[in-house]
Amino acid sequence: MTEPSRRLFFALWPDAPTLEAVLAALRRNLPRGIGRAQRPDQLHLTLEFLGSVPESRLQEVLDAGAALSGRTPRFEIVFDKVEHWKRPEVLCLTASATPEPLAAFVQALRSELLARGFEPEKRPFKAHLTLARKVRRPPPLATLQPLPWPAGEFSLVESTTDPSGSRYGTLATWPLAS
Ligand code: 2AM
Repeated sequence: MTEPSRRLFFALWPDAPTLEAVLAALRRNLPRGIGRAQRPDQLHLTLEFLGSVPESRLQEVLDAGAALSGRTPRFEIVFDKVEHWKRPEVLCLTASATPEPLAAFVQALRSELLARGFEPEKRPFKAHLTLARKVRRPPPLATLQPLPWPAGEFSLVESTTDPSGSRYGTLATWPLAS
């Protein structure tokens, strides 16, 4: 029998004021009805996508997250552009600059996963917030007022699918250093 697996990724969830600010900016700047919009309550920033992980290895992933609990200083990402990425057909918010602590944090996460026998992403990390999928052509894009996203914690998230699309549920959350 094949072992059950879980589709996992590490992510940042916005706090309530940040989510409000992002949604307000989207209402002002984005044309309606493009592609399949990310549900507002599911807007997140992926730090590291693991994909399908056998159920029996979930604890190792949790251990990788726990190993970084409270170790990285808090940081703030400033989203300042809306970009259309042609190949994945997504529309996303991006940041011109990746804060050093964020880059270091993603590197540390990858090292913890590698040390436990996972195969982390090798491509450089690019902070982005997917707003809509299945966007084939770039819509007219207005310039964006810089949107600060303060990060004080990180989460392990599970992606499940139902007829209306992907659902993201938090399995565990750890703090960054205060
Ligand atoms: P995205 O916003 O860049 O598409 C759950 O699927 C999350 O993991 C998505 O938000 C997605 O980020 C991210 N992810 C990264 N690599 C992925 C991949 N190869 N397949 C599916 N999702 C991926």
